[in-house]
Amino acid sequence: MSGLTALISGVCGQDGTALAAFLLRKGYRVYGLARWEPEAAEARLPSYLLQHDCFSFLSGDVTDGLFLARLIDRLAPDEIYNLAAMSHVAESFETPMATAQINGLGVLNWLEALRLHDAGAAVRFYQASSSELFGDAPAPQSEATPFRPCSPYATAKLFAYWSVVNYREAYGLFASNGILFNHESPARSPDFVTSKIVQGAIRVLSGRGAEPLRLGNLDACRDWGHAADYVRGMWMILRHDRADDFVLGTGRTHSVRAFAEAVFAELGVRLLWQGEGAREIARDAVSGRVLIAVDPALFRPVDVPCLQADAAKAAAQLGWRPEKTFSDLVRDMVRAAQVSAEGGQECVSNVYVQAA
Ligand code: G4F
Repeated sequence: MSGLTALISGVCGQDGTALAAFLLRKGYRVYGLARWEPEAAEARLPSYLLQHDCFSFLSGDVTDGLFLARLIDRLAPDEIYNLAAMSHVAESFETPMATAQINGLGVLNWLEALRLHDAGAAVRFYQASSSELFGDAPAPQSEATPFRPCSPYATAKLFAYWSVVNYREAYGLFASNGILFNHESPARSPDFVTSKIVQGAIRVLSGRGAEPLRLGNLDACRDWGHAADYVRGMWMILRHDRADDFVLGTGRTHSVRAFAEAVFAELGVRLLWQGEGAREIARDAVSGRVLIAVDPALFRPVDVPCLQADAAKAAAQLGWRPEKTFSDLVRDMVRAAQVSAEGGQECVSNVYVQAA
């Protein structure tokens, strides 16, 4: 047993549930924080967590700095993982103010609470920074690459990133940024393109009358890894002997088009692409049926063209390397979505968090 206490904000999300399960297996006492009321949170949390003696759910918001200060007083955590965020890049263009409050000022609230706390410097603080910070900077991107954020989501995360660095340097806080590239899993919401493609492919192949799957920018390239590897990396960042900032990613990049091809191939279908831009479609290469159509309404005002990690620093200093491949990820997501489509969502969530 580690005997350590961790506090995770954003515990109901893909990373929050997997990190909570990972830390429980390491012997931590885990407090999971989210803005949901307990009943709503219970619907989002896998029973593995809810039934664990060393897990407790707490309702609260990172935009309330005094609440965070009182929480640190009451729980005396050894580690805080700030995963709470408005995590949808496209939506941030519609809600820039709320995004800045949560993704930017929410982080400052944690840092101020730690600065003013007697034992604040002894608490290890992890900030969920993002490869979105790099925006349109040339790939591959490392800790040394200048940031070029392309969305209200990314500009708010940039403020948070530099606040973490500033509080570390100015006040000696143990505060670290994990600059994580896209990471997915069976628990990913269909608001994100990977899960949307997986669920959409199963739906569209389930019946001849089904509408094609509608997607936006097919040319965007992302460094997609498996979330299980990344929650392990978050923990390794906080167990490092000093606070620092680390890029975590696989070093490989694929377009949205290539991800769709891999998913349909996993389901036994070869795609044939036709047309360009807003008129591009993908047909079943055998039957000719239209399975995917581009919908310009899904284009973003600005999109990040290509993300590809150079995670050499994390490999050298933390010994972190992803264990799961792109093919593992696609296969896991497709298998889980097939089980879920047959009514086994709770089973999928539990299997996923316990495997993380
Ligand atoms: O899956 P996405 O929505 O993820 P995005 O924007 O890269 O952000 C994710 O990863 C970041 C790390 O780099 C996190 F910080 C962030 O919180 C989030 O987890 O979109 C990926 C790409 C984009 O280029 C988007 O334009 O897919 C493109 N895309 C094409 N069609 C679509 C769609 N994205 C979504 N969500 N839905 C579509 O229909």
